[in-house]
Amino acid sequence: SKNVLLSKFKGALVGAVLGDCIGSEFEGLWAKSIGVEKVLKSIGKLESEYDPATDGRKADKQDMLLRDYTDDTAMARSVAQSLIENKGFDAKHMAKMFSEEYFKDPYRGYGGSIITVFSKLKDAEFADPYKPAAEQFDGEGSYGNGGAMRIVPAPLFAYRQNDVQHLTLIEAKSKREATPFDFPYASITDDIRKYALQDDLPSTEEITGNLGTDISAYRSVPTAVYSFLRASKHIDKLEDRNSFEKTIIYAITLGGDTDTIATMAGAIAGAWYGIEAIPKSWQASCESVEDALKFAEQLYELSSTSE
Ligand code: R7I
Ligand code: MG
Ligand code: MG
Ligand code: MG
Repeated sequence: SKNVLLSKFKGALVGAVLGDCIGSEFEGLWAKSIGVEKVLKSIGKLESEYDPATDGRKADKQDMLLRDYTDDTAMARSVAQSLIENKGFDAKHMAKMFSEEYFKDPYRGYGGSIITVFSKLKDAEFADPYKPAAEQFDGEGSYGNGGAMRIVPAPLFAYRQNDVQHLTLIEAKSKREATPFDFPYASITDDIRKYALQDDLPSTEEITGNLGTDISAYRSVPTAVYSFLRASKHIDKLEDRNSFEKTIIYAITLGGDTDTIATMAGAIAGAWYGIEAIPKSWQASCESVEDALKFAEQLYELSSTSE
């Protein structure tokens, strides 16, 4: 019998990797200069490299480099590996893995400020793993979307620990007095719902303006959630694509932080639709997909034994 849950674990991790590998080509571009045709062209190229007979790349394409992942996947790999190795969360170990991975391979497009955290962690020999991040931006911490882009292995690991809380409660906890701005994510859910349900596709300007496509978490996580929801409806020029494919392609057409928004949207779509919805051709052309499948199995094993 088909293991639906395992398929979702695989879909989440592979979806995230593919959003990163496919989206990174467009990172930092304005939506206006991307357009759905350009994204389809890039994906078409990747699909033309695939040979269904061998479930791999065509013989004459095997020497071509795989599409490489960026910091989004590099850090998610560390989260997964650390949780698997320790059978749980060990802050010091995870911090060490982030930092070592960065110094081993620093050219993965890391955020401009997080590299300071890696250096401080290393210099202090990981003594206080929370301190360097807490010191960022005069003690306010970073509002970058890095936390969201790499988190996927954690909910998989903790799948059976039903302690997910309501957004409003989480946001209220950290605040003294409630104003709408104190609930940045809870207050944007109405917009997400409106744009996702609206019959006509909202204009790209409306989405980039109101939800955002930048490197802040606040102006990219809602966009990723919206992209996933929107992709279950009709989108012009994507009629022959399934909803997973539409999620990734549509998220990228919004421009800006395309690798990260497509990573987050791809993780949600992969978890929802399962690994079967993710084209084999996409999987064969991107670095780290095999590891993502392996991590998914390991996290699945851990989550089923930790009941
Ligand atoms: O959050 P982070 O890991 O960045 C992730 C992004 C993704 O797009 C990746 O693909 C990669 O390209 O980077 O890294 P940070 O360095 O913590 O945050 C990213 C940037 O957000 C910083 O370099 C700052 O420019 C900006 N930023 C802030 N600026 C002012 N005040 C983050 N927090 C602040 C702030 O509090
Ligand atoms: Mg590269
Ligand atoms: Mg990146
Ligand atoms: Mg990015």
